[in-house]
Amino acid sequence: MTGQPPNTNRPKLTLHVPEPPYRPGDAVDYSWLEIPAPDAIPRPDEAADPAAIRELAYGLIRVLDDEDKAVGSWNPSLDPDTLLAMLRKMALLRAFDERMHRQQRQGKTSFYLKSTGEEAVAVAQTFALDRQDMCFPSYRQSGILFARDYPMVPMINQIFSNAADPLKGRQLPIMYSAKEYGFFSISGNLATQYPQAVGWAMASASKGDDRIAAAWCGEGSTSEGDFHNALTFGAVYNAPCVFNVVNNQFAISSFSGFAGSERTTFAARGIGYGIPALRVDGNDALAVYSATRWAADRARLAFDQ
Ligand SMILES: Cc1ncc(C[n+]2csc(CCOP(=O)(O)OP(=O)(O)O)c2C)c(N)n1
Repeated sequence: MTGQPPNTNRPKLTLHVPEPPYRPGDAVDYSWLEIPAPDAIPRPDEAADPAAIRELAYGLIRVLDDEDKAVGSWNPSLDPDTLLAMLRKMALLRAFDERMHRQQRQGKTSFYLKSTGEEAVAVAQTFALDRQDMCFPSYRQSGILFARDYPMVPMINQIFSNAADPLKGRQLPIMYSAKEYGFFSISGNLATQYPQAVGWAMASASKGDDRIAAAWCGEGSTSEGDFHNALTFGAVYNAPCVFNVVNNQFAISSFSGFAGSERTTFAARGIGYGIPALRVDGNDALAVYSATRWAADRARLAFDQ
């Protein structure tokens, strides 16, 4: 026989099952969250070695300080017209969500999903990308369509699956598709857009094109195999793709702990693959814009490694 002799004093194992700190209706307390100062980790060069900028996956990129002033090296210094245009799109998306959600609650359409509190993610990121870049969204980034001036009427037709629905009633409400707007068809199967984005980005690179891809998913979706397959392919082939994980703390009724938030940040997923990773305050449109520009510019750099 090989190995250690039986030890009768070994401790009994226990299985850890994450417990959400708050249930619906509880008073929430996020005072334990460490929120670093806006420029705690200054903006590095886009060509930085991923190993040299690991801390950015654990910090929090902010531009707006506690007095709502834009400060620090991540400040994208946008002109007033761009700032106003971004704000207008975010406000429009919130109003659209409110109106459509009410229609769903009135039983006039079967399904609706809002982007409340996440408006800055899709809108500011789309402003930071080039118009020709291809977006692979989840169901919470309809802000991409707003930012790219997609008209609201076909969106509403799609939600009601009426005769003018561009998708002819073949998709669940809000699972839009708009190829001319660089908006890949939304899929109800979580995280499938990740490998699709990487495949698209690999094709773009292999054809010598100049367009990059961007993909979004929720933090719960990072536990899907597709997420990890995509990151492996993306890292191996240096696919020009920006991966975004939007952590709103809950995956429907499962809290983020079930997807691993008790162990590390979701941005830190990138580190294991050698992908440079940034953790960003998703409520800070300027931080989101700036981080996206950094990532997109990096994706456009041809790394010969
Ligand atoms: C492959 C797959 N498994 C399960 C579901 C059911 N489902 C729909 S949304 C959702 C939660 C997703 O949470 P998250 O990725 O955090 O996104 P959020 O809705 O919070 O933005 C689940 C489990 C699904 N649509 N597809």
